[in-house]
Amino acid sequence: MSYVLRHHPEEIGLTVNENGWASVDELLDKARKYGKNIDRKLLEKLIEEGGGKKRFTFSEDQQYVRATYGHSIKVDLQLNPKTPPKVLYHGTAEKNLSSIIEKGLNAQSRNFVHLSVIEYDAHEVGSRHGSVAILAVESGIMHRDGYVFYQSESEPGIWLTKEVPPKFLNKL
Ligand code: HQG
Repeated sequence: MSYVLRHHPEEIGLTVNENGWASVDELLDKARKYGKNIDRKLLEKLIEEGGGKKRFTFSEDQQYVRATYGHSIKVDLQLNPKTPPKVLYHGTAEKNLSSIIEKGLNAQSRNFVHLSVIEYDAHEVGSRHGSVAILAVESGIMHRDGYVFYQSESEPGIWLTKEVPPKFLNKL
């Protein structure tokens, strides 16, 4: 689901609109043709439980589904800018540190840099990449300086921003 709705809908021939929405019927149909036998009930369960995180959401009429963060495909989730907490956290691999300290955090292949409200969550995110390093982000000061932040619509502990220049980063 993450792979298709965030990164490669074309792989199963799925249409994702400019706001990231895919038709539920089409998703189930294309997934079935791809050999993944998912019905609506299982999809609902996936969206509710999603491996501990709310990664997807249904549209109000329940006919469409989208990933709520993490995209590399160009989508406009129509999120409203919001004032972030004073400090947010980012977990990364130790091996990325020298580059991050020099260039800052950038979104790499995704549309946004992903930041966590809780340091422990940043640790979990970073450990996906190897030996972990945690950075504290001066999000309050960044916001005051005009940087725009968004909060995930389904996971309030995840914040999104386009970049974090080095001067706003502190290695913990
Ligand atoms: C690093 C998951 C070198 C960055 C997670 C990270 C998250 C740099 C990696 C969400 C750099 C990109 C996103 C620079 C950034 N030089 N490395 N200048 N700037 N990086 O996977 O934040 O579980 O694209 O530190 O939980 O790890 O899938 O981003 O290590 O919320 O729902 O480049 O994906 O969500 O890695 O993860 P990623 P991320 P799910």
